[in-house]
Amino acid sequence: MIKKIKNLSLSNITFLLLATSLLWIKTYVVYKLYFDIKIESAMQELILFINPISFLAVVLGISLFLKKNRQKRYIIISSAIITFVLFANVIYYRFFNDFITIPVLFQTSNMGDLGNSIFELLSWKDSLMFADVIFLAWLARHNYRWAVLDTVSKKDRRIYFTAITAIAIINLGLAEAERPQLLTRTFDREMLVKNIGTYNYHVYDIVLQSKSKAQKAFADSSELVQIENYVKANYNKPNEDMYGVAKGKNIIMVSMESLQSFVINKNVYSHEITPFLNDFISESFYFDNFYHQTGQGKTSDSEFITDNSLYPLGRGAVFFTHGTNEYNAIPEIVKNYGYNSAVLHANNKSFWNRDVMYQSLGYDKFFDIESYEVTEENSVGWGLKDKEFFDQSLEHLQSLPQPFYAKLITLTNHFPFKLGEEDTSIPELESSSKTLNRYFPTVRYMDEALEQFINDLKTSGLYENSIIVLYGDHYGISENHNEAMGFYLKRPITPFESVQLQRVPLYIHIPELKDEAKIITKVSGQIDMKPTLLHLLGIDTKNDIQFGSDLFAVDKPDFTVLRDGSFITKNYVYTNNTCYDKASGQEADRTLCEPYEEKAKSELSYSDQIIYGDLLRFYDGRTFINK
Ligand code: GP9
Ligand code: MN
Repeated sequence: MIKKIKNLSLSNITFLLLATSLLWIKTYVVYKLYFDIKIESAMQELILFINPISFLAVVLGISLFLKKNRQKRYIIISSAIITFVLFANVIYYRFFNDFITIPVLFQTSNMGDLGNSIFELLSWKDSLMFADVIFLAWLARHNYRWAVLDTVSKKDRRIYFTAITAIAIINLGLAEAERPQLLTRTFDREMLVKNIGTYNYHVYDIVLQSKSKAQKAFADSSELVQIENYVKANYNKPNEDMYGVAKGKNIIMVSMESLQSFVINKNVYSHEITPFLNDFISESFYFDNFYHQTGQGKTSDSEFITDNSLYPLGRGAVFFTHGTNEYNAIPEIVKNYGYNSAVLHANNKSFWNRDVMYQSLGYDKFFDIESYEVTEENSVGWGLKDKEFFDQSLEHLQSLPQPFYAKLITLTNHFPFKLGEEDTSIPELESSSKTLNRYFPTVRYMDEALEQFINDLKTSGLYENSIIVLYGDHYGISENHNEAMGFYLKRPITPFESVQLQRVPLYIHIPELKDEAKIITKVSGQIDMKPTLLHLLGIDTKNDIQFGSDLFAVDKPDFTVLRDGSFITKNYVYTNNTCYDKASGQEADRTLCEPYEEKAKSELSYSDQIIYGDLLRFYDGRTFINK
């Protein structure tokens, strides 16, 4: 390939090369001057540097297919348009500290905000961004010998595009090595821009949006009828003793990063891992057979499930792919009962597309990283340390009008589980997996942070008027660490054990009912949280489209489905087309799991259908509206 590329007669296309290089360098300069892209290694800097090339070379390279008299004009107009896109991003970033996305562009509220202040955001220096376009136009006009663009042979064109493909592959390869599953998981706009470049990011965004637009266009309200029948048939009457016990109280939800149930009431070398959480069981309703149901969207998926009682998607993060759908989420519902809602999380607001999705879910306020004082000293790993986070969050909570529904998202116990010595209270495990080894001290750190937070809630006076819900968002230790996990648990990690390891802790702490604390062993999942919480507030959910059941309901079935199609019942675990007996962990006859297989499949596919078709736009909580 290299030899082929060498054969390309570059002297015929100097104008094209010059235009591409100018745009490329300009884009990189803009990255560095105007966007706040965090670079952590020389490799990341290199990726950032090369990432504009492939897009620019392809778009400007189209000139090679044009007639000679059109080529330069095409390049100049394309450069102007591309520069304008870059310029628009710069302006948008100045205001929103974020990159443009197609849905956001059409969200009038966002653009309205910008409209009024657009002139304040402009500076005369911005016009310099167009200098290269003017220079190219000037060159074209004067027809300089060294700035040529001739028609090239088919063979040369092939060489040119082969070279670009090679660059694109190298770019993607390096990006994939830096951030595995970058494109399928779509974490964060900053990360996408950092790895594939601002222009490719826009293309990616357009493809994603048009795909979901098309699916939506083909959906109609009749699809909801069958789903509604299914949901109605599976509705469980709330428990009379619990219905409305938290009426008018604040709900304080804490998403506990990567916390799995296997650490609860366990030791590492005779050190208790979670002393606070262990004690807290005796003052709370604690669910020890509660499963996370997240997919690739990790934390954001857990947020999606708990707020909507819908499943996340099998591929990608629904926060990204369907961030502007119509939902009927907790914040929106409780608003009708005088509640305010907020999310507190010390990370970029665009991470997991939260800023967009939170609007769709009806949150009133998002305290993102800008609301926190984050310094080198008070951060570790992914950012602000949990103890600091809770500390600073208390003021934000106090500033909210009551009653409120607030969700706090912790961060310290996140892969790669880094922790400073000053915060380490228990030793690491000594196993073959460094990840698992480090997990224990960071879990312990989070446990201490939670204890401090609950105490602070008590002294602040918020405690009495609130109920506190603590839940693990998803697993922290993946199956890649099975060997070390088996060493710690002293039993081999079979597919059955892997499913059991998807249990995460759930605490529902109601100060008034402290003495009625109970461990509830019914099989359940994050999908059950929405009806449970609404019923505690005394809000009826009979007409809601939801796939979960009230955890306190007397006839809540022992059943939950994981996103990969595995399911758990009272006596069986089904995974990888195999049925296991829960008591023995041994394979059981498939027919024993069969009665639930259909239910598991239809739940997931009904939920997917709702999201892909944006079907809740036809539903107002009570009756169908044909829009
Ligand atoms: C990022 C935090 C962690 O804001 O929620 O994300 P995760 O990788 O766990 O989904
Ligand atoms: Mn998480």
